[in-house]
Amino acid sequence: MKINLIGVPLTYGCGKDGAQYGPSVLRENNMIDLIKNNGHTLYDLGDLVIPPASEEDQFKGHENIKYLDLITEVNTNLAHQVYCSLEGESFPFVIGGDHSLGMGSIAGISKHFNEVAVIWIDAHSDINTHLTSPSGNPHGMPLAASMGVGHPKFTDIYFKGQKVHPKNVYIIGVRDPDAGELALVDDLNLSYYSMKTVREKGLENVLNEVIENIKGSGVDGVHISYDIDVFDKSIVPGTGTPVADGFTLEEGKFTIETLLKEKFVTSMDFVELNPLLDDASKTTVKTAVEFLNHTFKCL
Ligand code: 5AB
Ligand code: MN
Ligand code: MN
Ligand code: MN
Repeated sequence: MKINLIGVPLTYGCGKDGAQYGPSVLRENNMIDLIKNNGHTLYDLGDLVIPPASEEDQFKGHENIKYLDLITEVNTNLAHQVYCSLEGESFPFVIGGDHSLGMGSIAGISKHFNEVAVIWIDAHSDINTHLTSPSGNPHGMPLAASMGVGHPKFTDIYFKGQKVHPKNVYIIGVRDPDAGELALVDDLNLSYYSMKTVREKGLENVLNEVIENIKGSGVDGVHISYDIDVFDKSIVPGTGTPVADGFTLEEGKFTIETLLKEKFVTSMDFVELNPLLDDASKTTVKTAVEFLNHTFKCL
């Protein structure tokens, strides 16, 4: 497979220092060899430039959206990279960085394909808006914005309006939703598989249901947005918003393997590694590398 690696050293969207080092730490830990050794042709597009910002810039754009203009600009650039990568018949693999980058990835794929599906694998559903967010952190808003819900600067990134139809969105692994997010799940009738549902139905059954629905939906592009915090916090201390009762490493690998086996996935994000929050034995980096190695093996 022809893969484009796109690094997004962004942390302004998560309200904590450190997520900007995700791409460099993954590169230092053999990300490149890992891709090539699994038989892929890699065109590394490097890291996007993130403009510097001061803390005073934080609420200049909106009182409940941190760094609104900066996040909009970075995501517009990312969208164009992802779009060009797809036009060049490559698979865009985006490494973060905080999850606000999901808006850019999805905008880019949405311009290339007729109709896309998004599989959001995360301890959080990331469907807050400035009206519902308890934190003002944009990394909790990207999936709402991609569906056309939220601040107009976010919903209109790269091109005006909705990027993915809510009927084509699949959310898996959530165990820490906000009240406003649960209301939107209901309003939009989203395919929402909380971790509780995953435990009750079984992971394999959930994945098979998602796969059957995607296959029957007529989409021509499928994007996976994988937030490392879907893993149980014991194996990912190095992320900004760790949550208990998550995926084991084996469950993460099984999930990606099962989805990639279908050969319908056309792009992917891997986000929210925060090396500054990792423990002394680098548990989170090890989890990430093992998961990514398996991902590139299956791709
Ligand atoms: B992540 C929270 N829902 O909006 C919010 O890590 C957390 O990209 C968002 O999934 C977590 O601030 C965003 C409380
Ligand atoms: Mn997320
Ligand atoms: Mn999350
Ligand atoms: Mn997080």
